[in-house]
Amino acid sequence: MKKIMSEDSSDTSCNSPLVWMMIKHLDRTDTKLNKVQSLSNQNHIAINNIKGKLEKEEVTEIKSLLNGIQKKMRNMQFEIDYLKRRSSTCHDDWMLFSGHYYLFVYKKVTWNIAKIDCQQKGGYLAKVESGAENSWLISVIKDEVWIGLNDIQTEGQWKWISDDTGISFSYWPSNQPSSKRRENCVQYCKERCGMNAYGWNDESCGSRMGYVCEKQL
Ligand SMILES: [Ca+2]
Ligand SMILES: [Ca+2]
Repeated sequence: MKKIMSEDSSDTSCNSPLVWMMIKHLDRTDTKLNKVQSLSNQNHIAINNIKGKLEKEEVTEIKSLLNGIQKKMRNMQFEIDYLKRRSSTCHDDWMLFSGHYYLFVYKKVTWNIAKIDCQQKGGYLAKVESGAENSWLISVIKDEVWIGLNDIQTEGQWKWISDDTGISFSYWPSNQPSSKRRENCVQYCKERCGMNAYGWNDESCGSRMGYVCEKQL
């Protein structure tokens, strides 16, 4: 899906063969999903039929598995619908991950300018809430980028600019955060911070680098 989207972002012509190819691909995926949905419904009926023969715990376990599968299918449908809309309207370069959209900007600006720019684009500097989201961001970024985390207000109290909440997930390497009151804004850093993979680093908010905006539908 990421491959399709990156190709889409490089060709904004609604009439291009690439867009038609994407639409065809999405239609095929949609058909497959409908078949899986149909099978899932049949499974539901079968489970109800054998319910009386099984122990209650087994039924609960199977239902829980089925609910998980149906949830994944709803997410897939959501992404397919988004891609269909996008291929028909030829939007911008926002990328979709788990129901949120992300825009990667590599223009070098201060944290505050990055914050304002994300707001003007209808989003906010990225809020990284889980290991999955963090891993995805690291797999996509091409350079150091600002995210929305900061301790500008109170030293050591890290908060997300989008909603002023604290951190439930963090990805500090062992030597970060490092610089107390001199570094109050957070970025993804690699070689410059002495690491061979991206991790969080507190940095002077006046430094200039790219940034990641995030938004929800
Ligand atoms: Ca600080
Ligand atoms: Ca630091």
